[in-house]
Amino acid sequence: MSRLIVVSNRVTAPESRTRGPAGGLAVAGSAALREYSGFWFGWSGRTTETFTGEIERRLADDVTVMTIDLEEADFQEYYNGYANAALWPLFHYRIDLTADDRSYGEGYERVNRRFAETLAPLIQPDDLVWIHDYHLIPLGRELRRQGVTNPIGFFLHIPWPAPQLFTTLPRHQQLVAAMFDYDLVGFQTAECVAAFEAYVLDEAGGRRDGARLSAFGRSLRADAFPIGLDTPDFLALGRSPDAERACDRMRAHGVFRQLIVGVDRLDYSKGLPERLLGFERYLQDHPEMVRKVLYLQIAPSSREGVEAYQTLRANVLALGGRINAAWAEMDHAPMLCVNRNYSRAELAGIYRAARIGLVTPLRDGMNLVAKEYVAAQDPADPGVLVLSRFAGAARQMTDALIVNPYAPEELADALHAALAMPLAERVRRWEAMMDGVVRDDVRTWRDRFVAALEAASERPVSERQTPAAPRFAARSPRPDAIDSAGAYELRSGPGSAASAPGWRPTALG
Ligand code: ADQ
Repeated sequence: MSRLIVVSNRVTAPESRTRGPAGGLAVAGSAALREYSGFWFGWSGRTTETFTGEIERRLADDVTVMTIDLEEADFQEYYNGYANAALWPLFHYRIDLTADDRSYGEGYERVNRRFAETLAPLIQPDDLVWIHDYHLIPLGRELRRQGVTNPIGFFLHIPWPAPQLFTTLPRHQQLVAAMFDYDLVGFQTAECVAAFEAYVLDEAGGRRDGARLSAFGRSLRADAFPIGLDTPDFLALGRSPDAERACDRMRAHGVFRQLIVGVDRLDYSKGLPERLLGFERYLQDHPEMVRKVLYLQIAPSSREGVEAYQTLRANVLALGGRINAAWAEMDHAPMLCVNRNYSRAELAGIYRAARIGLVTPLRDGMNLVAKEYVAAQDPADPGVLVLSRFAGAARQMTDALIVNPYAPEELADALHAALAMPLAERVRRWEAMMDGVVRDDVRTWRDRFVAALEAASERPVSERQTPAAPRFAARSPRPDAIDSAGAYELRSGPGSAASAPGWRPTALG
C-alpha cells in the first residue's frame, strides 16, 4: 500500500482534535492519516531569524508529524500577507478587503519553494502526495521542479470564486497554471468545480476531455469531494464527561430559556455582524421572547495580525453591546459573546444543549460546525439547524432551515420558525441530516480523494523518480510567465461512519 503524505500550511498537533482549538483542517488532516502510513508535513507555527530547513519529527496520536520553522518575513509576507490578506478575502468574495503587495507574492512563492526543497527528499517512489489549501497552491509545481513525479493531489478547503472575481487577482493566470502540475484538484462543492472549469475554459483557453481539463499544455482531473466529520470520534466525544458537564452547565444557565448557539472563528467570512443584526431583528419582531431566549456566540479571535480581523472584532463587540444595552435587565441578558476556545468535547455538550444551531457564513467552503451541531443532538429531542445558503454544507444539508445571511428579516423568521417547530418535524429533519453526517464522513472523503488521485495519475509507479540524486528533470514548456528558464534544466536534487456507536442510519431502520 502506498504511503500518504499530507501537506498543509500549519500542522496542528493531531492530539488537539480533542483539546481544541481546532480548525477544520486539523480535524481532517489527522483523520486522513490515522489509518494510513505516511506523515503530515507543514509549518511548526514558529518563526526564526533565518530559515534553516531543519525538520522536527515526532509521533503524535499515531501520526508522524514533520515540521519546519519559517522566518519572520515568511510569516508576514506569505501567511499574513498573500494567503490571508490577498487570497482568503478574494476566495470568500470580499474583494473590498483584498490587499496585495509585491512582497506578499514573493513571500508566497518563496515559502512554497522552501516547502518543496525540504519535502522532496523525503518522498519515496510509491508515495501519494496530498496538498491542502490556499497557502500551498504552487507547491505541486515546486515539487515537480524538484523532480518529484509521484501522483500529487490538491484539495481546496475554501470556496473557489466565480471567474469575474478571480480575475481581479493580479497574476491570476500564474496561479491556475501552477495547478496544472497536479494530477487531481479537489473542491468542496460542484459549484466550485464549475467556477474553476469556467475559468479554465473561458480565460485560459482550455478544454474538457472527458473527466479531464486541459490547459497550459497539461491536464488534470477536477472534482468535488465534500469534507465530513470524524463522526464516530465526535459521537464518542459527545458522550464524554466533559461534554455532559458542559451540556448540564448550559442547560442550568439557560433554564426556562431556549438556547441559540453560534460557534465560529472570528472571521468576516462567517457573517457574525449580519447574524447579530438578524438576532436583533428577531427581538424587535418578537419582544415577548426577550426573556425566553439566550443566544450564545462563541467566537475565538483569529489572524489578529491582519487589520480586517481587528475591525471585525470591534464591530462584533459593539453590536453585541448594543443588543444587550437595548434588551438586558438586572437579571437577564439576551446574548453572550465569548471570545475563547473550548475543547471539542465541551463544544459537543454546548451544541447538544442548544435548541438552535445558528450557522450563517457569508461564504464558506463547507462549514464543519453545521455537521458537528447535527451530530451532537439528542435523537429523541433534536434541535434545529439554521444554515446559510452560502455554506458548502447547504448543498448537502437541505433539511436545515436555509437562509440568506444578508437578510436580517430572513434570519429572524428562521429563528421564529425553529423555536415553534413541532418535535416530529425536528426529528424528521434531523434524521435526514444525520444520515448524511454518518454516511459522508471524513473517511469517505479521504478514501474517495485517495482513490481518485491514484486513478488520475497517469504515471505508473515504475516510472516515478525519487529526487535523491542530481538528474535531468523534464518539464513541458508552458505559456505562462512563471517559468522562463526553458523546457529542460539541470536539477541538483534535495536541498536546492455507519459504524458510529449510538447511531444507526434511518434507512436501515
Ligand atoms: P474553518 O474556516 O476553520 O475551516 P469550519 O469548517 O467551520 O471552518 O471548522 C471550524 C472548526 O473549528 C470546527 O471543527 C469547530 O468545532 C472548531 N472551532 C470553532 N470555534 C471553536 C472554539 N471556540 N473552540 C474550539 N473549537 C472551535 C476551513 C474552511 C471550511 C471547511 C473546513 C474543512 O473555511 O469551510 O469546512 O476548512 O474543510
